[in-house]
Amino acid sequence: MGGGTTGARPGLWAGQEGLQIVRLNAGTVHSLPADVIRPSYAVAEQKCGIVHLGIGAFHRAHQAEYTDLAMSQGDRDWRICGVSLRSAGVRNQLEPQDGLYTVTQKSAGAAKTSLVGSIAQVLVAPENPEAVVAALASADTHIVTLTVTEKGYCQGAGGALDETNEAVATELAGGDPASIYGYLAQAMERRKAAGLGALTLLSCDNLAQNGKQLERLLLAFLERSNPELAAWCAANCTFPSSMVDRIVPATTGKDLDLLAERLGVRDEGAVFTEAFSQWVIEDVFAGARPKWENAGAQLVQDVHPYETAKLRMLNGAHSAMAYLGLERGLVFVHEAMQHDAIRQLVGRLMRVEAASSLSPAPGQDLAGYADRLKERFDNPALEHRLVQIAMDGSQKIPQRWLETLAFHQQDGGDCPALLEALASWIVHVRGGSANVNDPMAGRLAQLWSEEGMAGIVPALVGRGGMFASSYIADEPTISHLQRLVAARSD
Ligand code: NAI
Ligand code: CS2
Repeated sequence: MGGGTTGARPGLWAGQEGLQIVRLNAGTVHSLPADVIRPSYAVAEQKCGIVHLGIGAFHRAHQAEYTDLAMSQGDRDWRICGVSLRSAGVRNQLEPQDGLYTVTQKSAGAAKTSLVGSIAQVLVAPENPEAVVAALASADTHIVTLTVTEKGYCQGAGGALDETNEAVATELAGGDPASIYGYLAQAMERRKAAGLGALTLLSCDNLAQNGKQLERLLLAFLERSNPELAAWCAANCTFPSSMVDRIVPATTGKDLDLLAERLGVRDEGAVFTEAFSQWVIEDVFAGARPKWENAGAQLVQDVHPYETAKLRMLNGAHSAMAYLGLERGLVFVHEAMQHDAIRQLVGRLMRVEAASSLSPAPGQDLAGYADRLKERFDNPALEHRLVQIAMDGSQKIPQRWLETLAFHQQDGGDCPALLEALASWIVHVRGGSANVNDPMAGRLAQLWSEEGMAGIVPALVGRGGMFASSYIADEPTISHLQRLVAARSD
């Protein structure tokens, strides 16, 4: 975190020239420069209609901005109660700011900044679990949105609910809520008792068929813990799938310092992103919803073609750049795109291997999509770190790479780019000098030490391997991968 309080007066920050900069909040918002785009609704007068689980950077730069824009277009009472299931960081950033923060678009031209008013409060679940359950169970809550990262869904091998996950195991044993499932179950119990139905649970994480997965996993949890509630949930809740797209790098201290100098006001909750934003939502809501279409969202019958294209082309390319770039000592996505071999490999991965595995919707132009992705990846202003993308690879590669490999195994297509990326990831999770940030890091390192160079590839993607439910490599592919892995380990 950059800057720091002056010590003299809380809420004042020392700028580079030693000038005192005030903190953004409802009392100082008027001093923002005139070119900052502001909400056109009476922010504090709006009631909450949404609870969001996992209030990280992405939610603030995406769903919260769509909701803010929908209210600026005339919709009302859709403010968001944000929840962090883990740390108090975002609450500590936004509470002193009355929930206000800015979104800044970084591109080659002048940065464009908008003030967002849709977040009403942030709850920190471990500090106040009752408040979280009460918010989810409130009659005013129509929608629960989620960005809890891929690992927040607690899936085990094969995608089933991981009942050995510490939080899930505690909840199933009757302990306090700790995962999304425990909180949702307690809230549903209250909604059922109060005769409140009609709740929409809208996953905004990068999972294939994210709505269906959330439904399947939550129902599995409820079947185990409270079968009557599972039946109530199936009858009263809907789980739209959605494709969410906007590259939102983690905010840095440098970002905050430069913004404070430009705005003359310090915003500790600021997020930084690209101009591009897309949200395609399956139109199956259980009750009321904001008019997100007025903010540019697309409401469709079938999200699948958009979501698979995004996961396999954008996210597939991202993960490939992450491991191939890190192994060459690169730091940012745009640097990986400037590296000849990586750029060519990414082009092939998106345009040939991923695109040919897809069934596009009428009018969906995959070649044009790949062109735009290249422009987005090339954006040097974004400074998107490869380590951020490399995180949690075990949770990401099935939907980003392995489904594409499984498709081409059937149709006989070659995937040299994906195999190169897969070999790079296999070497990455060995550990060594690389810091492997992954919930399965321990198991992957142990597998490496048990299997060694000769056995690691089949132990991961061979028959009976760790990822066999997504893709089982045949013998020639295993040999090819072993050569690629060995070449990296010389
Ligand atoms: P972030 O690190 O800023 O926030 C992550 C949030 O998830 C935090 O609230 C954290 O407490 C919570 N979380 C982490 N592990 C959890 C767990 N095991 N259980 C419950 N909550 C957990 O990350 P950011 O940028 O907000 O991204 C979050 C997710 O949003 C991504 O994993 C992805 O699925 C989705 N997304 C992100 C995009 C981006 O460019 N950042 C774009 C598209 C989707
Ligand atoms: C990235 C995504 O961190 C990652 O794994 O691939 O968060 C990516 O930035 C978004 O999906 C873009 O919409």
